[in-house]
Amino acid sequence: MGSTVATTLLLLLTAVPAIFAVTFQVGDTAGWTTGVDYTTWVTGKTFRVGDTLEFQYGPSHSVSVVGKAGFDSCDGSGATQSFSDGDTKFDLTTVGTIHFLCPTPGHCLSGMKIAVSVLAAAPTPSTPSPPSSPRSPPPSPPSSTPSPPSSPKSPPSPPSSIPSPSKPPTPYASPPTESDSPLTPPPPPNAAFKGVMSYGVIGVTMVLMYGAI
Ligand SMILES: [Cu+2]
Repeated sequence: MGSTVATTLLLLLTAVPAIFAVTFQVGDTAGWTTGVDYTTWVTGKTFRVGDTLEFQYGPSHSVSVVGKAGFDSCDGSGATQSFSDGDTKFDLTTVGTIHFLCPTPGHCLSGMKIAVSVLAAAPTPSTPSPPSSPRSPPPSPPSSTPSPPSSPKSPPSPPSSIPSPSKPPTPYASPPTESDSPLTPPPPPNAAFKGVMSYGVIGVTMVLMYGAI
């Protein structure tokens, strides 16, 4: 998982320069036509030098670049540029606000106008992003490697059952405690008996030997 995220980040980082020049489809799928709120369409979008605006429209429409005054009054008479090819790709080459409107009578008044604020090309996004890539790879490898070894280590647990044989020693320990007092006296008589018996045996054998002689 971590590796895929890292590779995705790297792909995004490397792709940033290529994606840097963006082509905006004005009005998205609706295109350049009446009934579209281009003020809403512009909202949230960042236009930079190097980007392109693409106007797609039918024969009843056109694209005119006008000043702010013409834009506000929907007057396209002072247009600096006009296009009617149906698929106009307008390259954003300068910083500032560019005003477009459709010169077809009534269209601008019905909302067919758009003001685009163009910002300077930002090479900065590519430089700050590199530092983020080295950070992400390190954390992921360590987390993945330690977990696998932990599972094989579990087998050692069986030895715990072996301790049972060591329990027998405890029963042996208890008998010795019984030889406390009364049993100690008997030994002397036994020894005396043995001594007497040995003497008796010796005496008998001597008698037998004398008898045999
Ligand atoms: Cu129009």
